[in-house]
Amino acid sequence: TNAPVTVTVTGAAGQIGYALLFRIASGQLIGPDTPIKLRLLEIPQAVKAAEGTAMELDDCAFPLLQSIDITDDVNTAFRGTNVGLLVGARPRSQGMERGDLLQANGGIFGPQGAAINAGAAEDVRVLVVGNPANTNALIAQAHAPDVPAERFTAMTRLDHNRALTQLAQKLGVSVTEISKMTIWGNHSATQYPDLFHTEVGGKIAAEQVEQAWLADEFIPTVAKRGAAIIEARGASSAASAANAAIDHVHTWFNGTAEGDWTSAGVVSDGSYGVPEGLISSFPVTASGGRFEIVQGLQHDEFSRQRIDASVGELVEERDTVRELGLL
Ligand code: NAX
Repeated sequence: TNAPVTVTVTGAAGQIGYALLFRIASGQLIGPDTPIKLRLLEIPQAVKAAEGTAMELDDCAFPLLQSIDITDDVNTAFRGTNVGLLVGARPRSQGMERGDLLQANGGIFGPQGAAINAGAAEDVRVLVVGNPANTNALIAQAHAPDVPAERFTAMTRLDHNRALTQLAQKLGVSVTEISKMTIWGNHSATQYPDLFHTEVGGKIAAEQVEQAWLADEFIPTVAKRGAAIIEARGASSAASAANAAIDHVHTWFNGTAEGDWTSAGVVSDGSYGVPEGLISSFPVTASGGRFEIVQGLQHDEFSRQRIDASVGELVEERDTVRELGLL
């Protein structure tokens, strides 16, 4: 077996936390040979609920689970952390302006970034799930100047997985037939799921579907799937979001398959005209514990406009948090 990995989950008593913790503890996050030490961070009112989840984790007798610590102190939560899953966030309440939402989340993700900077393990890797995920990740990253920026990522794997299944169902194929799917931009309704580089059975997906389906059904279905889940389930995506977080980190540690890539919100190096430093979704490969942005893809006008619109939204969010003094 490998050395144990300390995994901190914030918002552990929430609905994604409940769907996530059991899968981490069973070994699905990193792999079957890596013991896990769990740290659960919650706000004081929710610590008791997190303790209840910890009782259930005990009752699973997971062979890989070495310890569970529960805290409402951010520095305690991130001391020695190898993997930080930042799930807890401030949701938008009725009548809240976007600036207020960003401000409230800055109050969460700034201190968490600072705590990661101060006390996390040298190899710390961070995935931000809590919305607005890209900009929350940017805020946390900005507060951790001693941690390589590339260790801060935002989750668009759920959007990626949604896109895989929508396309598979349209073409009547298994998701395993599909490679090189990409989500570009922000994890929001402006995101751009790109079928012009996606391959199905070795041929470009966009050439196997009608343009009208691609533009008027596929893209909006993927981009608005979160709202459709709320409408149907009466609650937002939880198990699928937890599944995507598992996929993201598992890929980060274990790599992408030869000839394939995945989607993740990573710090831009300026590729594809995305301003350097923004945390935007790109096609990425992973190997040796690092994500790398896939280079050299060409975009037609249709794709370019959509990428630019989503990246433009990220720029606005960044400018707002900058004006608020949160970066
Ligand atoms: P819940 O409201 O069920 O749980 C959130 C938990 O976070 C609560 O238990 C709350 O007490 C805790 N929390 C709040 N502030 C905290 C802080 N400062 N420190 C520690 N814990 C804190 O939400 P849930 O459904 O679990 O969703 C969590 C987040 O994921 C939301 O922001 C949601 O918008 C986001 N999502 C992101 C997705 C993505 O693809 N990136 C998809 C699913 C989900 O919508």
